[in-house]
Amino acid sequence: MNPLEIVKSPVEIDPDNFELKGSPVVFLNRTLGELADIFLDKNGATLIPSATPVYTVHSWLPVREWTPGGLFFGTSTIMPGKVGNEYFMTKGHFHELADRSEFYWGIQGKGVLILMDRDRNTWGEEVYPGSLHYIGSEIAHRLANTGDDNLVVGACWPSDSGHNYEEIAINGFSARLVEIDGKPVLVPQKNILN
Ligand code: S6P
Ligand code: ZN
Repeated sequence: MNPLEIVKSPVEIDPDNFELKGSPVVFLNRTLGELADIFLDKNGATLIPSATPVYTVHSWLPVREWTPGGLFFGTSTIMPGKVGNEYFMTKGHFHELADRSEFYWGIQGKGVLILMDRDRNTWGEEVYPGSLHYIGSEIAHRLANTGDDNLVVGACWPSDSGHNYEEIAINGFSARLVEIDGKPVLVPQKNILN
């Protein structure tokens, strides 16, 4: 950059679909085939084509991962849909440096941000355009789309957070977000596991 020059930022949010445009942007597409294990209804998952996209993530990583003091930015789009009666959702994670926090904010659609603390207490926050969510230290987080349109959520997190997916892959969240009588309900895992 030259002194006194006014330039455009290298990355912007596409106002039409809220994807990130520019460089460098990392794109991730999570299909049902690779996520089938996270849903309770394994048989229900086989009824949906494995190439079906469940969510996409566009991330701008302006610094190397693990850089202290930096920030990352992303937009996640969770598609509408259910496996059995469980809403399409993200894998969910704690941060690898588990005290690192994060902001989420609702941009489009509707859903629930599912949160779980280290004592395995799980609760949710409603996500809608304009909703703002502070995900504190040591809190696992997962997004579920409860609407008929794409759920788009912005996120900003420290560049030295990392992601701990393993713990959720092994133990899951202590509750699942399912549709009961047309409404999203958090149901304790032990009550719906046979
Ligand atoms: C990163 C942030 C989001 C998620 C994204 C996908 O810390 O929380 O960008 O990565 O929503 O979820 P997941 O659980 O598959 O990373
Ligand atoms: Zn995160």
